[in-house]
Amino acid sequence: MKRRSFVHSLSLAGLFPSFSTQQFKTIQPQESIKNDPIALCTWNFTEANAFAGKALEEGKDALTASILAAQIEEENSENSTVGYGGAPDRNGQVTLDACVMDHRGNCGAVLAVENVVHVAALARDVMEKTPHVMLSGKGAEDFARKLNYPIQPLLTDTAKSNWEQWKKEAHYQPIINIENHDTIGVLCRDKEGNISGACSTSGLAYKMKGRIGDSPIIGSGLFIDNTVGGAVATGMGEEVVKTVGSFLIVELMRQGMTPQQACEEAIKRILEKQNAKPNFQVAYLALDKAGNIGACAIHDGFSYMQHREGKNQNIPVNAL
Ligand code: SD4
Repeated sequence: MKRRSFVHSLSLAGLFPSFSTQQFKTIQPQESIKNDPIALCTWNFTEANAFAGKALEEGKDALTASILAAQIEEENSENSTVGYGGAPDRNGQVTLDACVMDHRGNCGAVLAVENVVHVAALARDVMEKTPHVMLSGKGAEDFARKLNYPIQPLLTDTAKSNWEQWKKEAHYQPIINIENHDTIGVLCRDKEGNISGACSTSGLAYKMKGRIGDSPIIGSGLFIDNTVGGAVATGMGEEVVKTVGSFLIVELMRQGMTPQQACEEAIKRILEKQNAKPNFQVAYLALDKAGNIGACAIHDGFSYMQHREGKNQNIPVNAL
């Protein structure tokens, strides 16, 4: 069978995605690129995104700006899903996950790290100072000690008392509902037109010890291909991992979809496997090389921050 009729028959059989082969296009990396700096992040992290946006305007590279944004939320004790003040696992230990990816396709990640606040920066150090991509647990903490990262407890009094309350009633179910998450995923495009990103989280509140979600998994919580664009995820990590969501979005953009179409398709892939509208949330945010932005979520309530041309604004996202 010739390739075209083979693809056509797959398409008819519902085995091929619902876009035609005509939409596949060769990416021209220099095509219509305006290099105005862009900072985007999940949720309404106004200060974090403004910080990244200003750093880009001052000429910082996209990776540095992405990590600067993540750091603001890592230090924010009010954010119960990132860094210091993050909700602990069911045993009462706060463990953090993070990853970064740059415009050259380099990446680094740390998983289940205790006692270190700035895990996105630590992921960058894994990328730049080791021959590896991922470090986990004690190994990641030891690496941070070696690099003189401050070592400090991550469990705040508020997070501890919320956990103690949860233990009384929870029957050890992790909390995976629609509202209860605030992971920061950042995508930045710098003055050179290069795209990089970062993702940082404490994961699901009261997760099983050792549980890892999508956030530190390259391709799931974050993926960048500087010839195409980047994507980040927030929400129920297990569902993002099953569909390799951020990689999927970047590949769909490579094949001709806009960031908006690609985010919608990635959410559809999750919903296709559910019998009814699920009670968990997943949301995606994507940026392409030309500066187009897309976002989509399973439920209403998700929003993202956009810093562009000096303006930092929160943009609500409609559910699919
Ligand atoms: C996880 N995706 O660990 C993270 C949770 C999250 O906002 O996004 N919370 O599954």
